[in-house]
Amino acid sequence: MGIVNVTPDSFSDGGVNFEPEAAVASARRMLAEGAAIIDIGAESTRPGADAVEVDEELRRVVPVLEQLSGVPLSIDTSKAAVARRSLELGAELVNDVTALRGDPEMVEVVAESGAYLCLMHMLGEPRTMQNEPSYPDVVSEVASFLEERLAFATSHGVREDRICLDPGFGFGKTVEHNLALARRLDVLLGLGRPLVVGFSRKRSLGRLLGDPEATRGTTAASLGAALATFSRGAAVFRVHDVREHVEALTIAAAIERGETTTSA
Ligand code: HH2
Repeated sequence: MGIVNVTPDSFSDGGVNFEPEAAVASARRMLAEGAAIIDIGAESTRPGADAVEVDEELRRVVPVLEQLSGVPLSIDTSKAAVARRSLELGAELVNDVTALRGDPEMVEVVAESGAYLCLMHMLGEPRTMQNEPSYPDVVSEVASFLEERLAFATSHGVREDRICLDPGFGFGKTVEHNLALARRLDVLLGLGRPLVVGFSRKRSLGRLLGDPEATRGTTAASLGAALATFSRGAAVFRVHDVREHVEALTIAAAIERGETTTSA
């Protein structure tokens, strides 16, 4: 899953894809590099980010979606109106970082459309989530949360086979919390749904490499996180550097699972 943030302020690609033409070109490049789907977002969720009004979010995403008709697209939004319009324009997955808690109408929009849905764990909300997050046991807490959100979605008519789950790396979590979750993906896999991992360029990676003030991680560090979570069963990788991840994961899949796409 290639990331295209149509924002001025995302933590790693903020401003790069803010103009619709740039966003469309990035999406097409990522598809050529092997992305299976492109995740379009128009509201940054980096720690401390300000909220974006619905009209502004629509103003950012609609021209991009219009020009990407026919392309496999995910919409990264927690607003029902944005999801609804995006699905009309051809998006097939709703990636809601609030796991249907942000907008009471979201579950109905997803259920009625038959779209795929990603439910992600977040402690608190983006403005404050990194203010000393704490958990008695982060792995069991995230697992219970995702289990409850999965039950909520299916009881409101979203088909279970349309849903994937995401531990929400960096969303109200310290470096240690992120590592504990990555290490114990087996517990989350026990919920029976495919797992999405979004570790790409996140600040924990830079901090693990020794910079306590890092606000982002490197591409190589992102690849390390992707490979370690792949070997623990993650299925979808939400990444900025598509070519590098496709190459690294192709080799890992060939070694671990005998999956080859060439006979050479
Ligand atoms: N991370 C971000 C945004 N959306 N969605 C899912 N499912 N999982 C994630 O880990 C995730 C997400 C934050 O990263 P990014 O989009 O690069 O930055 P920003 O929120 O600043 O736009």
